[in-house]
Amino acid sequence: AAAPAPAAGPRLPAGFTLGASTSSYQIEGAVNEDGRGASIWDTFSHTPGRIKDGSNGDVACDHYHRFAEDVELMAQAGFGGYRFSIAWPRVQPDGTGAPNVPGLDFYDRLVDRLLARGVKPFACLYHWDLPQALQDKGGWTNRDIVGCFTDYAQLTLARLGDRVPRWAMLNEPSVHAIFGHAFGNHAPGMTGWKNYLAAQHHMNLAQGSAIRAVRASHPRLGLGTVFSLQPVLPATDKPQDAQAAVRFDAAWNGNNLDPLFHGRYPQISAGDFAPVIRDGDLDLIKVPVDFLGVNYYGRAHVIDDPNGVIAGAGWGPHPPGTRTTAMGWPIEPHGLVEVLARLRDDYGNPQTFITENGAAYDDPAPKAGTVNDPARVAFIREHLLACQQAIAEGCALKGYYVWSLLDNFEWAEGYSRRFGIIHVDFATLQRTPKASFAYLAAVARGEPTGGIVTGP
Ligand code: GBH
Repeated sequence: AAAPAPAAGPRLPAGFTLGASTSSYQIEGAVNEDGRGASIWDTFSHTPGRIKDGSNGDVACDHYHRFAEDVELMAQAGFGGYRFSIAWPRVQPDGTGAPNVPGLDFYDRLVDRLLARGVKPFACLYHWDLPQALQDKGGWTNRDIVGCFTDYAQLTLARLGDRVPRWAMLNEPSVHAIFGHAFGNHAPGMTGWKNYLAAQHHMNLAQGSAIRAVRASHPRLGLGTVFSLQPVLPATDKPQDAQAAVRFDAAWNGNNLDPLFHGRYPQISAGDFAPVIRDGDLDLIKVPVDFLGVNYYGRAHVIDDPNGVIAGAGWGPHPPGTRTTAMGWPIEPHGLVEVLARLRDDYGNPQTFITENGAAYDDPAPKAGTVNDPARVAFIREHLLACQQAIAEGCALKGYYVWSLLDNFEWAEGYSRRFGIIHVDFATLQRTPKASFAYLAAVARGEPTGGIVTGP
């Protein structure tokens, strides 16, 4: 009998970028080095009771000193790109004024090393580590932050814009607004609906303002932003849960997407935002972007909850039989296709990158120079197949960056949740590539990987 045909694996178009994603506070450590100021995550993680395992990002993966080793691993994997974030308090220790040159020097070294090793840098200006000095003036709830962020963006681009071709303004403004300013389980630990509305609106404004300013000085760079997007479904067939899903969808997705692409808030939230909106704001927020970064983890299954801080809704049970990761999050690769189809149909099909997708699992200890993480390999493979499907259906998807390059400081979970394709021993800081790293490397290099095929 003839040999069976290899299973159809991800067939990604030529030019599709595969790579990995990280964020500054989660990996860098070196929090007191080279003039870095304190961020809201330093304050928050050093407040007893805020982080599950009592840990903080003081050392994290020590990437600040080990970046060359980390870049080398990406080069060995054949990754085309690396998405990282810049720590605002390294560039401006108290959030305003002249740049702290030694802080910018670090990113200069990182970028030069990436370019020398053939890995394209993709920088994000803000992944939640606000300078504490700005928080002391109200942080994102104070409208003055719009000008501060715009200045910071200009300063940073003045130093790195000649070598970093692609820039995201913000990481997941809705998650930062909801977790950090309404629930309070993330820094800065603010709570309530009012703080949420102010923080979300000011982030939208900061994004629009910074894109306009940077575009004027750097017309050839790719400028965009990163949203956390998920299909939102009612968890039951009760009519009040269906209504809750509409409200939650507005907060989670619509309050980011609609202002940026359509210059308005979803009808259901427009009235709530009215007190913080001033004349001209919506025109400032609506700005053409060169790309949208999408962080995708799964769908949201929601219920009506009169005490729910966000839109009177909360998380409900997943559909029966749904597989979950160690975070308890549902594994729903098809939701990725749904999110991209929505961008195609309702938001003009922008050029898109999956800037985060990945899973936490309780990995076994390193053995014989690797870590066996078959569940993560399967998770990534299923989501790459979803990317392939979305592309076949006409979505303008151009790349995939796995979350995350390294096991790291997983915010309120501390070091208890591992998302990396590279294991980090937090006692010795030794790196050990996992099987998922080898898998992604094989896909990136277009090698046959047990029936997985790449290429046009
Ligand atoms: C990202 O946020 C962050 O950008 C990154 O820094 C972080 O390390 C990474 O994810 C992993 O957490 O309905 O119960 O399934 C992700 C925001 C919020 C996405 C919760 C998934 C699922 C909740 N996430 N959500 S559930």
